[in-house]
Amino acid sequence: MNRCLELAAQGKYYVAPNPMVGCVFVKDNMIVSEGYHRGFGMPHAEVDAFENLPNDINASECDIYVNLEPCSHFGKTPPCAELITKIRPNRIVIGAQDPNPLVSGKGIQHMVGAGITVVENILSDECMGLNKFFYSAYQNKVPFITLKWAETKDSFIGRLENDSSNRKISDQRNDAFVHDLRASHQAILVGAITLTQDNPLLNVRYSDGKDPIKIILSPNLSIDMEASTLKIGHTIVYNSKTSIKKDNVELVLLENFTLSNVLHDLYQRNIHSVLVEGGAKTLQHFIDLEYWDEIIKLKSSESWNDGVPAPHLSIEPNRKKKSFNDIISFYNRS
Ligand code: AOF
Ligand code: ZN
Repeated sequence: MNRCLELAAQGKYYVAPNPMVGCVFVKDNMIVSEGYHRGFGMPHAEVDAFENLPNDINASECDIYVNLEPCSHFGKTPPCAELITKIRPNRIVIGAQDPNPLVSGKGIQHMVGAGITVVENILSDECMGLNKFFYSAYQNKVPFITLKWAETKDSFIGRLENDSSNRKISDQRNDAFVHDLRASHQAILVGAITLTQDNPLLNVRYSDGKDPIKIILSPNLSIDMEASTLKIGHTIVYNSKTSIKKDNVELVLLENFTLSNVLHDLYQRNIHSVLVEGGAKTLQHFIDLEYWDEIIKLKSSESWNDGVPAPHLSIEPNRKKKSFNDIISFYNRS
């Protein structure tokens, strides 16, 4: 199962909103075939591992291990539970149930009903942890929310409006870590003030993986439509004025502009994870309403003496680590 998790993780940047899944076939205590879900719309892990099995090995003499319950539905690919019942392995060992209502237990039922030996809940915490976005989104019906910001030693998150001094806070050597966060979330969200003042690109430059969908919150539609980020990738601008789609920018009208409605709309669009990068007001809003699952704070070693105050958090981190000249704190809700 640990090997399944390692294989699954190779799909990290490419499978969302699907989960990361790895699968191995074992014969006489030896792994004889491996596979994983390589990308959204591509074959599932079980199919990949089955196709990689050497011709001279009979699949029915193997134990099959997979970190997620095999699916029971016709989606972009046929049901894996069906494939397993055709193979009739010695047994199938599953990490954790699939929370997708199209599956959730039906894959297991199908195989047990066909007389296959099914072993469940092996390393289930690790299996659910790897796919925490996927599990959390189906459980809460909103995306998994990560809040991330960098603040100075004296707790400033940005410069005052007319101050043109250097804006960079975190150690440049942590850019790869921050961009890996961008690449591993499906969407990145900022408020209108950040878009206007910082003109950020919000893309992935210092890590592998693809750019997240960009979400801008602008109730009054006060953003500059010439902002750099609107020229690249896909952007959704939630507002209370108008709905219109032009090229790669989608303006989405919310009659009742609340964070809760934004999050529900994102979930409806199959977005399972959102990285909130600022600014202070937007982050504080998420904190005050307790709309977050994880907070990642990078604290630099420099003081600025003045600036825009960082968001206020009244809890202690679960974990802290020194990373180059920054201290990174991690806060988890569950
Ligand atoms: C598996 N093995 O490797 C994965 C599964 O649209 P589809 O056909 O790709 O189906 C996507 C759903 O299938 C996804 O939401 C999840 O419930 C399950 N993913 N299942 O048996 C896999 N990736
Ligand atoms: Zn499947």
